[in-house]
Amino acid sequence: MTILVESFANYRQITLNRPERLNALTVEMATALSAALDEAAADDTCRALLLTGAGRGFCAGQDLTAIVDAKPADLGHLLDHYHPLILKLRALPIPVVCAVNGVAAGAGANLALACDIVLAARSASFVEAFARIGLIPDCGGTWFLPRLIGTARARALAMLAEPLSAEIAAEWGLIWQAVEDDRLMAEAQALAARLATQATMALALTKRALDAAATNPLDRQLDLERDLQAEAGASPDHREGVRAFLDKRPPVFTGRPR
Ligand code: T3D
Repeated sequence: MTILVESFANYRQITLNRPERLNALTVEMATALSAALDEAAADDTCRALLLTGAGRGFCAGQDLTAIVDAKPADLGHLLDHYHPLILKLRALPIPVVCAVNGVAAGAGANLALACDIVLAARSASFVEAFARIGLIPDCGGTWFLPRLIGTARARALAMLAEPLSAEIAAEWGLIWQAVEDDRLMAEAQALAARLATQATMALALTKRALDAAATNPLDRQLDLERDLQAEAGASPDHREGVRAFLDKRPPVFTGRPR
């Protein structure tokens, strides 16, 4: 199986599972991952996702053995599978934590950047490897990089294709945190479990607002915040959050819209 899915209380862990190829992406893996995202989104009890990789790598990007004989401009795998996967991941109405356990290269790096909160093992690295093989960063690389770290660093990473350590990635704001290797999964699981107890609908609306902010002018963004806040404000979790604050107790969120 190219991915493994495990269910925990209120969240699921998806593990990319081709360790002998550093979890390099194939159409089969992308199809399985896409189906796992759909299943997670359809399950009301699943309120967060954790994505990681088996073995010593997170994901080495496109499996190059699968495209070595591809016809020029044959981008079917990208257009029909990888790019829709990035959009689906981004639009998922639950928070997605990524635990980067080792090297994240090419499409694998950008798959990680598409997640909401990225933790990486201190020994992990990020490589926008595309330039090494005469390609441009795809799977959202040219969108995520400048937004996360600014154009100067984005251009250098994309054009030099040098590995960036987890520590510098965190220092630059490419990811949330670098953690000790032997703490990675415990920390990532604790984060996913914590997010799974939060006001899920408000988190989903927050994701939408933050993504729209990348292209909206301020006035349109304020209008969007008004509309999304109206939805969040009508949720039982908002009422519970306020009540819990006034009662001086921790809130018990259901994540349900009503
Ligand atoms: O047309 C299109 O397809 C457009 C879409 C593009 C999307 C992309 O992602 S393009 C970028 C593709 N990825 C790469 O170019 C990265 C290639 N891999 C590497 O540069 C290195 O493997 C790493 C820097 C990621 C890690 O290096 P290292 O030294 O830790 O490991 P290694 O020894 O190179 O790799 C271990 C094994 O995994 C090795 O197999 P072997 O020799 O033990 O049988 C290696 O061949 C295999 N492997 C690593 N990456 C890939 C791969 N096999 C197939 N595809 C890979 N991407």
